[in-house]
Amino acid sequence: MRFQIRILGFALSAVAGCDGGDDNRAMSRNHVTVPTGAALRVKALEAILEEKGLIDPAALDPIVDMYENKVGPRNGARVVAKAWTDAAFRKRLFEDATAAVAELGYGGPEGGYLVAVENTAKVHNLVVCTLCSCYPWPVLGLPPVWYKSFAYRSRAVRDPRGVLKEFGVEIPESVEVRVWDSSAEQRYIVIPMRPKGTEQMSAAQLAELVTRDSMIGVGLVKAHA
Ligand SMILES: [Co+2]
Repeated sequence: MRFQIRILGFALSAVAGCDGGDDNRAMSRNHVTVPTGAALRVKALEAILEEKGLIDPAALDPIVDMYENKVGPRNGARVVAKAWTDAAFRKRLFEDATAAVAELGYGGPEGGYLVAVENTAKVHNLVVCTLCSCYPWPVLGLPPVWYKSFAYRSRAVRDPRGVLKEFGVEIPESVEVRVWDSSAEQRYIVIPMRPKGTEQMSAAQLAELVTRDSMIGVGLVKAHA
C-alpha cells in the first residue's frame, strides 16, 4: 500500500508535465500540456501525503532517478539500435516516429507527435525546449535537471556549439548544427551516428552503447560504452 501511494505521488508529478504551476501561465500555449490547475493539485496532494506521513520525499528520488536515467532512455536506445540495423524500420521512423516507436511498444503521455532527426557526417542535431521542458517521455524518460534549466534553454539556441563543448562534444565547423525547439505539439529524438567498428554487433549490443545524451544531441555514441 505504501509503495502504491509513492507510485501514485510519482505518477501525479509526472502528469503535471512541463513544471511550474505559475510559470505555465506565462508560457506559449503550445507548451502547456495540461491545465495550470493540475500542477497545483499535484503539489497540494504531495504536500498532504507527505504531511500525513504516507510518502517520504526521499523515497521518491530513487524512483524519479530510475525513470530519468535507467528505464526511459533504454527504450530510446532500442529505437536507435533498431534504426541502425533495420533499414525498413529506419525509413518508417523518419516518416512517422510516433507510429514507428509504437511498433516497439513505446507510447503514452508526452509521446505523441514524435519526430526523429538524423545525425550525419554533415548535420548534428540538438534538442531543447526553450520555454519549458517538453521531452519525449516514452523513449527518453524524464528530462534531466539541466534540460529544464534556464541556462540550457537559452544558450542551446544562442550558442549551440558552446553548449556542446561544455558537454565535451566538439562539432567541426564543416558540420551544420541544427537546433530543434520542442513543444507539446512536436517532440524530438536524435538518431545519433552509428560508431565505426560496430559492424559485427547485434541490436542488443548496440543499444548498450546508446546514451540518453546522444539522443538529445549533447553526446555522441562511442564504439565502447
Ligand atoms: Co515545453
